Amino acid sequence: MLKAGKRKPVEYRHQRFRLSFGRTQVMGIVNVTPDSFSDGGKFHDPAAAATHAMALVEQGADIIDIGGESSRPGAEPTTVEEELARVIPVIRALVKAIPDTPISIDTYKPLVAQAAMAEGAAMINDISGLRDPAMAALAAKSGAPAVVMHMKGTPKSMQNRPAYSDVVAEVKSFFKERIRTLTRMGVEKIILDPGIGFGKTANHNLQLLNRLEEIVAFGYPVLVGLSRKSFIGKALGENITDRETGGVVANAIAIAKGARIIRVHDAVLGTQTALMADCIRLGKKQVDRRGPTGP
Ligand code: HH2
Repeated sequence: MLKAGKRKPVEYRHQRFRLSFGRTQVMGIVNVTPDSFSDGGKFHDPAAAATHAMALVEQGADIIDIGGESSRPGAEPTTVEEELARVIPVIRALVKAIPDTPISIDTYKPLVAQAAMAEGAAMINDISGLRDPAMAALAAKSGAPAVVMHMKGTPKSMQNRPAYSDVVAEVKSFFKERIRTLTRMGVEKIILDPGIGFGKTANHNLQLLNRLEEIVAFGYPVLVGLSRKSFIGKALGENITDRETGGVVANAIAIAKGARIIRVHDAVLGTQTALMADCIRLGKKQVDRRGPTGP
């Protein structure tokens, strides 16, 4: 862990993009899948996915995260070929249509990440925390920002009675090892993500959010992906259509505790949450939401 006051990345530059962490970055989710837990099938068609991504950017998303395999509990893995067939046409269309917005590829497969980056994706989002050395090598070679997420098990089995003696301590020791290994391999632009819902009960997720400062203390930007997840419904006793308000509150608290990227399905709610939370956090109005992400 970095000592207090030591290096705190204020921005990550890559190619023509600048991700500034002076304000909260909003990552809009585009699932090009038939089976994602909240929007499965809606954007399975590449044209529908590209149109949706453009709408998210119009609504204020700073980053677009494209995924071609659902990681919902119980999901079966997708083949590389199928995943490529889903995401590549969308990335190709978006690099032309929204050239000022960095595109993140949500995959744990190095071949998919490599192909996506060859098409212009500028960020890696790996739910397995770059555990495959080929993914780490790709992140190092490309210099792209890389999301290192904690997951216990795999999507297929991760929700079968996940158990920890101290979930926050376990996630922190995972990050400690990952940071050491990845920085040795030359990965510089690390983003940490506690992996809300990945091998965790509702209480584990709440503990991670409650003690998020301990993850922020590593000194790397922290991303939280909690949009519409089941722990919100469990906390509120609501069903999936009623998880948005709980998500707004949870994201706002995560920002107050130091998260600098929120991953959301609804970019209108996400940008309003980020703006309001940033205004309070910084103690001033008019935080520039159009500030640096693009060229
Ligand atoms: N959550 C999901 C997928 N990718 N990536 C990061 N870094 N953090 C997350 O919390 C995260 C993620 C699951 O949400 P979603 O993409 O909406 O669903 P599905 O995996 O079913 O496509």
